[in-house]
Formats: sequence, structure tokens, C-alpha cells
Amino acid sequence: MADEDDIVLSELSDDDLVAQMKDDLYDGLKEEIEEGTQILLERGWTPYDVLTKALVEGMRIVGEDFRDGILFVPEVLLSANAMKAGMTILRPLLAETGAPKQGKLVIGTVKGDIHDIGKNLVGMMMEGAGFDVVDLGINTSVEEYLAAIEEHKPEFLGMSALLTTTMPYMKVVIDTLVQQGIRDDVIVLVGGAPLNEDFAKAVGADAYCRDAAVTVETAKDLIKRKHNQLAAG
Ligand code: B1M
Repeated sequence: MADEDDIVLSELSDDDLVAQMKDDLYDGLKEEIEEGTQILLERGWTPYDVLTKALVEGMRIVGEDFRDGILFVPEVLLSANAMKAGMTILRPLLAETGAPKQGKLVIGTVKGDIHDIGKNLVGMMMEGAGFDVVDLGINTSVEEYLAAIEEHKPEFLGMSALLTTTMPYMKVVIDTLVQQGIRDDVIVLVGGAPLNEDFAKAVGADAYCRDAAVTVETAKDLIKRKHNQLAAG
């Protein structure tokens, strides 16, 4: 039985519900995030808007307070779990666009790094745009990337890193692709909060992707260019 003071999510306006969801994400309340996600969808919100305006924006606030020492790892883990629960509801909806097949992406978070929310989001958005996605998970070694390229023959290799200490591993992977003579077989896309264009250039990636939507646009653009080059001989 609900307490008189309990907030009934379904009775809130859209704006109040989104604000409440940000609080609930901050507090790591998984069930409330699931409920809020469902309510927004039932009200006609697109899965993309729920993702970006409620969940990603909520996680940004968590990130700021983590940085400032207001939140600690156990609390952030709860927030991450709540975020993932919302993403689980959205994933099939984002993937269900019926977009024509565009190519394949092998993606993983680099060795030493266990952050996977951003990578998962990129995977979801790429699936929604018609790409096949092979997700190698977290803490991915160069051997695992190479084995996946050999097995799946993807057009794209995606790498994610959230730590300044793990982002240099991207260069290890790209240098190995060069050594093995397979660098030109894949388009290498890199992303993660501490990266930028200059870093991507310096490690020899084909593109830096600021967020999931940019990843989709970049991938579409680069695959089109590759096809045009092949057609031109
Ligand atoms: Co971590 N953590 N964390 N953490 N964590 C950061 C990254 C940090 C910036 C927080 C801070 O201090 N402000 C900081 C790094 C500082 C630095 O390196 N300069 C940090 C730290 C220090 C740590 C630990 C070392 C803490 C500790 O143990 N003392 C530890 C490291 C563990 C390890 O990896 N070895 C750690 C642990 C954790 C948790 C486990 C608690 C949890 C991760 C849970 C999980 O992912 N399952 C966690 C979280 C959640 C964060 C923050 C708060 C949020 C990250 C996130 O999910 N953002 C983060 C703060 C921040 O980033 N502001 C922080 C939301 C997500 C949607 O955005 O990941 O940026 P993002 O992804 C975006 C884009 O970057 C891009 O698209 C995505 C979607 O739009 N993108 C790609 C990302 N990957 C891409 C790949 C692509 C393309 C685009 O390929 C093609």
C-alpha cells in the first residue's frame, strides 16, 4: 500500500517525471527507472528521447558528483545498474527500426577498463541504424580484438575507453593491426569521455566519435565513402 507521501510516477507531468527519474538514477533506484522508462514510452516518447533526455542526462549528473567526491564507487555502481535496467527496455525498441543492413561493427571496452554504459549505448544505436554489432564486452585485449576481426570480418572496429590510463591501449591495438598488415581491412572508430579528435589522430584511428549518435553518422558516412572509393576502382 502506497504511503500518502509516496510519489506516484504515473501522476507526474512529463517534466516532473524526467526530473524525478534523474533523482532516482542518482539514488540507484532500478525499479523506479524501469517504471519511469515505461511511462514515458506509453506517453509517446521516442526511445531515443527517453535515453538521451532522462537516462544519459541523469548519468551526467552522477558523473559530476563522482568527480567531485560527493558520490563513491558503490553508489555509482547502483546508478549504473539502474541506467542499464532502463537501457534493457529501450534496446529492442531502438533496434527495431527496420533500417537496411549497413555493415558490421565489432566493439569492446579496452583492456584495464570496465566502463561499459557508453559502449553499450553505441552498440544499441548502431543496431538501431541497421548495423550488426558484435560486442566483446569490457577489458578487451588486443588478442580478443584480433580474433573477433578474423572471425567476424567486420567493416568497423570500435574501441571505448573512459580512463586516461586505458586510452593509450587503443594505440597498442591499432599498431598491432598495422604490424599484422590488416589495418586497412577495418575502419577504426574510437570513443569515450576523455578522448578527442587529436588523440584519435595521434593513435591512428579513422575517427573520434563524441557520442552514440555521432558514431552512427560517422559510420554511415565512412562506409559510403569506402563504397564510393571501391566503385571508382
Ligand atoms: Co568510473 N570514472 N571509475 N566508474 N565513471 C569516470 C570515467 C571518471 C571520469 C569519473 C570522475 O572522476 N569524474 C573517472 C576517470 C578519470 C580519468 O581517467 N581521468 C573514473 C574513475 C577514476 C573510475 C575508477 C578508477 C574509480 C575507482 O575505482 N577509484 C574505477 C575504474 C575501474 C576500471 O575501469 N578499471 C571506476 C569505476 C566505475 C564504476 C564501476 C563505479 C562505474 C562503471 C559502471 C559501468 O560502466 N558498468 C563508473 C562510472 C559509471 C563512471 C562515470 C560516472 C559515468 C560513465 C558513464 O557511464 N557515462 C564516469 C564519469 C564521466 O564520464 N563523466 C566515470 C555515461 C555514458 C553514456 O557516457 O561513457 O562517456 P560515456 O559514453 C558516451 C561517449 O563517450 C561515447 O558515446 C557514449 C554514448 O553517447 N562513447 C563512444 C563511449 N565509448 C565509445 C566507443 C565508441 C564510440 C563512442 O566506439 C566507436
